[in-house]
Amino acid sequence: MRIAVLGAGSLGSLFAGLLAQHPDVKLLVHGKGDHGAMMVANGLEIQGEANMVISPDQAMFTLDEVGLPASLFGTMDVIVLTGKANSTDQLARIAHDLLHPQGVAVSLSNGLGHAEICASILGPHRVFTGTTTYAAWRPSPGVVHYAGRGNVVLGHLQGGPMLNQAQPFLDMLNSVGIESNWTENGPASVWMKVLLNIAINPIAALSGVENGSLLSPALFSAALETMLEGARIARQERVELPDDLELEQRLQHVLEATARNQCSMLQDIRAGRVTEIGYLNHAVVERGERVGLPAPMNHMLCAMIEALTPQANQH
Ligand code: KPL
Repeated sequence: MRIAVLGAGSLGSLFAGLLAQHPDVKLLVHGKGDHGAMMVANGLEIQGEANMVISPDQAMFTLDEVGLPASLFGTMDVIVLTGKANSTDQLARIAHDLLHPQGVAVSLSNGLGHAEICASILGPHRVFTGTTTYAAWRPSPGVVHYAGRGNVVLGHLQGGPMLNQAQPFLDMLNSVGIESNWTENGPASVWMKVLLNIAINPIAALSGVENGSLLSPALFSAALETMLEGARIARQERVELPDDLELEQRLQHVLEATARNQCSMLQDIRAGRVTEIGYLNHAVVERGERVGLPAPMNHMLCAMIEALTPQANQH
């Protein structure tokens, strides 16, 4: 199976490292910046829950700043977009060049709307929805710390491929230890993941704490209130979600499973990068305005993150 991981930051590199262990995978890992350059030069090192080194002859590492060889165009069976939320459009255009006509693509980026962007560029018949709760961060360029096991959920998007087309990739992910499932209601699973991110990311980022600290009663109740505000808006949009008690249990479970992780928004702020607030809490506030439901907790968190990182307004 020819698999391309595009936008390989912490999470994409983690998945690439795990996929590279399978003898039937031919892997392309496309990164950028210092991390991408280090992978091209020396390969990739994974530490934490698993320890491994992926040398440049086990996978093809490429750098966005340099581009991709035309010999790869039209060859990929599966493309996984794992970049930051604001990179989906650019990565989907690269996917358009790389994807085999019968290939499939999925974005695992945080936030609403990624599958729809991919579908508009690649055609809905080649796109699944995707989410993940795996946790990873980068101690230094070329090195990824595997901080917490989670799951990957691929799902059906209207007009998109069905389970039988996802099955070979789901089997591959599970065989390399990436727990992966299928849902018929892709958009609902994307909303479910967004609810976790709006609850965890800005609060952990503003408090400067690892995810596990949000299990303390005061921070947990702020996170839960933020999550339930988003859930009310999603339900108003007729998204099928579990009841509030189940949402609370899922929040607690993800906080426990990723307790030692610095969430991606905290990592972005510490690295001076644009955050994903625009695709998370801000997107939820906007959806709320459309259906006439205010989201004051989400609104306040946006204002605070945007004040901390003025560039975060560019989304
Ligand atoms: O998705 C994540 C993120 O950091 O963006 C979680 C699952 C919250 C892990 O930290």
